[in-house]
Amino acid sequence: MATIEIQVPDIGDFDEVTVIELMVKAGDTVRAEQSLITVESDKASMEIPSSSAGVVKEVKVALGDKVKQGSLVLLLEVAGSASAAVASPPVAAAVAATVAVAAAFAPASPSVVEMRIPDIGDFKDVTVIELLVKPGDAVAAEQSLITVESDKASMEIPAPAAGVVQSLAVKLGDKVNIGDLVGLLLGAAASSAAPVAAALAPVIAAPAAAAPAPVAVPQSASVCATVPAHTPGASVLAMPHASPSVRKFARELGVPLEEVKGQGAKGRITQEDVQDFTKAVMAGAAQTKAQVTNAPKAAGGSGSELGLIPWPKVDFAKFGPIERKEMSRIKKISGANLLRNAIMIPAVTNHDDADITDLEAFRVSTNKENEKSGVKVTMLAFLIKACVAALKKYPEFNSSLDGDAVVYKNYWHIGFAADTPNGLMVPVIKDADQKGVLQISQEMGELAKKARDGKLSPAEMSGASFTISSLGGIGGRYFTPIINAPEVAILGVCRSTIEPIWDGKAFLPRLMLPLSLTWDHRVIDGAAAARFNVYLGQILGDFRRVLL
Ligand code: CAO
Repeated sequence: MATIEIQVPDIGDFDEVTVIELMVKAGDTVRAEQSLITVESDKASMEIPSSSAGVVKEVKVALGDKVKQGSLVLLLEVAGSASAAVASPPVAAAVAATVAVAAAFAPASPSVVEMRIPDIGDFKDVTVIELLVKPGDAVAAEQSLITVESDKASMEIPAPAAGVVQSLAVKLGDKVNIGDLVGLLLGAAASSAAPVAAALAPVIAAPAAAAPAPVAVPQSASVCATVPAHTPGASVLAMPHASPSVRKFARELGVPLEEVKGQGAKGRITQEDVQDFTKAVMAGAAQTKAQVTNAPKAAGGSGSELGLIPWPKVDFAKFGPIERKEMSRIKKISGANLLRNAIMIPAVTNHDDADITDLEAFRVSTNKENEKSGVKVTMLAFLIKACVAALKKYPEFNSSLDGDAVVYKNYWHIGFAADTPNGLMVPVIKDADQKGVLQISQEMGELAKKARDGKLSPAEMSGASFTISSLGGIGGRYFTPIINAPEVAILGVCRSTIEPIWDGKAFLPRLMLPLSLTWDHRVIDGAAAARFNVYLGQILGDFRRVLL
């Protein structure tokens, strides 16, 4: 083991710079080229890398210290025997940079300027990691357009002039080189001979008022980076003030750096600030702007930011023979809708029973009388009529949420779930309030057939204000139907059975229809739902009530 001294390398024209960040401490193991400290002048910030791999024995600088070329940064224990003083990579190479490149940008027409990658030194195929502007944005001269990153540095590419971004020619992840087109700038009057020093000014954050400083873009393989330091220039004031490694750290965690409050010198964002921000968000004590924007609204929102753990990936073939079949288009579409509705609606289901003994007797006799007409009256048709009456009495069940407003509908279009070979479809009986049970039965039969044949038109499936899902023909007792958004309630019906019902004197055999009403608790209260079911049961028990 030998101890070497790590010194501040040649940092170009900067005489004395301030230590603004200590990135390692005694005992830390560091890689060759790993950043050790960040120093900052009034024009640039730079990370000083380690010339060798080793273990930090002692850090010789403190925050706020002024250092210059040759200053001792730390003692590093490295493999080997000879002790030596080693400056981090020679600065001559490190900060060569700043040669004017006339070709950095050239006017494409008097009012359209091509924005190109200026001379970025020895860096080849750097990756676009941030798009800081978008088409339509007004930019000031020297405002940063994009951030590019090599494995050693990240740099911001500035606008050659003021104007409006017409188009961007790069996207995230693109590899770019000197001269590559970044985008077109409209209404600009840039000089084609504008020196790179100016072009790169935001990269090293030259104060806006100052004459373009000699640009120090580290080019040595071992100098980590030069990114905008805090800049009084208005054009870059909005840029977060952080070192490349902190930016990288934030990017890896998905932390929006512009939302992190810097506690370091001059408001600089440190790694600790990013960690604190992450902890606060995870603990629910803070929210990112994206979380606020994407939070489900009263009646909508993306629902895509649920932060759920990933869906389990199982190799089922390990457990037995399997067959994989693609879902039908209808199942895929309805599945996505059902998922959204199930997740986003605070839904509650009330179960009840309706005595349909007399109604069923009436239905059977009506069908007997109408045998020749070819139209069979179904229980579902009676249910549709009964629901219209209940919806008229309790209009909130025939409404939709629109932001913070409730839209009450003065039409009664009733959807009914139809089971088809391709999946669930919901045809709609329009203006059910204006139609008789016979007409509804006939329309339902036609629509159900069209659904099974895959011939329903979009118009025949849209506009429902309330939906009924009947499993009565199949069986079951109760279920919890999912609301067909943007409706706010749905009635599930199961198979009726003869039950012993106490009439106060004796148990009577009555035909009871199980009802399951699911409702959106944002619009409807539990008491209203109970009343709706009771009223629906009363109508189904005695249809003369609709006349009252
Ligand atoms: N109780 C007892 N019997 C019932 C009943 C009930 N609640 N509802 C219907 N029946 C009887 C009918 O009277 C009919 O008997 P008959 O043949 O002796 O007359 C039989 O069950 C079949 O009825 P049906 O289901 O064909 O007709 P319908 O009007 O009740 O329903 C339709 C039509 C299109 C809604 C139905 O065919 C269908 O697709 N149902 C499934 C809906 C569904 O999948 N819902 C779940 C959605 S959530 O995944």
